[in-house]
Amino acid sequence: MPEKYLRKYFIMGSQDCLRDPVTILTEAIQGGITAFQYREKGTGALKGDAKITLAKELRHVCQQYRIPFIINDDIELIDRLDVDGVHVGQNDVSVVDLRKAYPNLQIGLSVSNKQELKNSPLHLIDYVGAGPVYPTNSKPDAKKAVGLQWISKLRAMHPVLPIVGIGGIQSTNAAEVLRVGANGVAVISAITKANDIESTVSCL
Ligand code: TZP
Ligand code: MG
Repeated sequence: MPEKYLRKYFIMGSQDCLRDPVTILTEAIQGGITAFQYREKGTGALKGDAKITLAKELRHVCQQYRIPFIINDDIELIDRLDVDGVHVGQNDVSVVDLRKAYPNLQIGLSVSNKQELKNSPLHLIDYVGAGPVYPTNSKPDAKKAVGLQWISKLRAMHPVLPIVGIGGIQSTNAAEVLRVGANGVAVISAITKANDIESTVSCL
């Protein structure tokens, strides 16, 4: 998959939504998102059949509009849905095992600092999620914000690595994240909390 799909990367689970997640995803797609990650996680997250039912609905919407559908760190959902990719953190299932089990999926890995970068098998993954660039309210256990500096450092060390910036990104600061070297921006609340999702996405 060409890395253009990272440009406007929407992440969401039901816990992030004050309205129907299927409606929110549909509006985001109409606004121009280029990828979707289903991340059902944290306080209020669905479990069991309810999670699988919503995942299938969101997957179906992405299929209709040909938007890549990525699962956050949930092997059960990877195996039950026809997904395009999986995103994991440093303490989730190992990328080596994932790549063995899923040779054809897009694999994304979160990388927040030099130590994590050192421990990351970059040759096995398709992109890195770099952040949190700015403080975020969407992930209670998020690390300290690493700023634009981390993106520009990563870019300097890895000139062709696909990088998506994440954490506190809004339509007002997305451009600077791209300017320092990210291929795209990943957002939760900028979209889920937008009054006008379509125009917000078009400004990202
Ligand atoms: N990983 C690092 S920050 C973050 C995740 C999942 C949350 C991003 O949410 P928001 O609302 O775009 O700051
Ligand atoms: Mg994780």
